[in-house]
Amino acid sequence: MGMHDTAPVRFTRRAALRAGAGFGMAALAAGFPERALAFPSRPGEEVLPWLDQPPPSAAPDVVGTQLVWESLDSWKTPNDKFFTVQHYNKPAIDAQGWKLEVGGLVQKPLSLTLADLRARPRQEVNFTLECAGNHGFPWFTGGVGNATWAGTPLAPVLQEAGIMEQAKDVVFWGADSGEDAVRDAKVAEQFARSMSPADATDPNLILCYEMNGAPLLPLHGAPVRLIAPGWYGVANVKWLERIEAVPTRYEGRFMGRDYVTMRKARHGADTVVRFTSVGRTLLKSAPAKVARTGGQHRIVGAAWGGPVARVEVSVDGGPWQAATLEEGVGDTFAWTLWSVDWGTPTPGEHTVTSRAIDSQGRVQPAMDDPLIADKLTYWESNGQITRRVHIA
Ligand SMILES: Nc1nc2c(c(=O)[nH]1)N[C@H]1C(S)=C(S)[C@@H](COP(=O)(O)O)O[C@H]1N2
Ligand SMILES: [Mo]
Repeated sequence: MGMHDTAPVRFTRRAALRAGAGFGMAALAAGFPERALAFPSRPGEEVLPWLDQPPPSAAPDVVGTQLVWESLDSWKTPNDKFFTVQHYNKPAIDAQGWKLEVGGLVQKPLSLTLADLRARPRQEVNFTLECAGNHGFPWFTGGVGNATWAGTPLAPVLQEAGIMEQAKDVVFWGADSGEDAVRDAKVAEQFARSMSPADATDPNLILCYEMNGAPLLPLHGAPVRLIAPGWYGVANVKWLERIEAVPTRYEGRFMGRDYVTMRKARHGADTVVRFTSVGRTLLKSAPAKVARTGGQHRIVGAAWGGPVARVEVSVDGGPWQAATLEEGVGDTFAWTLWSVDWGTPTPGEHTVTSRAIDSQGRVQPAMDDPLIADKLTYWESNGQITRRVHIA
């Protein structure tokens, strides 16, 4: 694809493999500053497709859009390419009539309009949102994206409402609901997630109405969603309509039944199973693409989910070599894009594996690490990812 080509706006996998300067136009249309386009494509670069392409989504109603890794072409993910996950219906909310209720065990219940929220102090955060199910299935490998989210901080709102001392949990209710079977009862359950009062008043949390400079799109939770930097996707409740302080821990589907990780663990001589509700993100990285300019190859990827200090890459299971951190370095909640010069590999099939290392020296686990191998559920699949590529 030449520099003159302004490229299709719908970005198919095939288009991803031909990605050139044209994609930048789409990103500009999405409202990004030019700087965000500097990484990672280079003029004349050709992207090699991975041999191991994911099969079609097995749950297209739940997982809609996914990131096509080969198309990674900017630090911020364009809004129309950002993955979508919704477990129930997709509510279309009239922003005019919408109100956010803050109630339950609070001194002063609040009812806030979108205009009220917009009139409050604005706060932005660069945050890489990942579904905890990402890489849990062969067909689900693109459930991650990076955006600048804007809104108003939640903590002062909760402070104004005054959470009472007997409150043990703060529940965030979405407007969507669906019927679930629980044992022999059928219940219409609303999407909800909770956090302890301490976690809910973290100054980084925002009531978000903007994504990459544009009003939040309906599929991403318009008019307002919770953005909880450092937490897996599921905690970032879309179509928010009520925040409620409650006296006991909330154990609805997305806290207590679904998005629950089961891991085998040792307790003395016994093996036990530990159940944990999906919460904070885990350290992870992925190779995004192999690109060729002239005869020279370059491996490009992303690392996120913790304070990324280093990224290393292994080709064909060989020694780990350091990647160059390119963009997003030190941005606490956003991914870091990295690259490795691969020169002129021998023709044929190769594997590419990456691993992230955090500021405390913790390493993203290998697939055979007990942290991954002893996991009985697909949530929190942050094991090292290996991709296959054919070099001509
Ligand atoms: N109300 C509501 N909020 C929700 C969900 C949902 O189904 N309903 N899905 C959650 C999950 S599991 C993920 S991964 C993220 C996905 O956010 P996105 O669609 O904006 O990428 O939203 C979260 N918030
Ligand atoms: Mo998710």
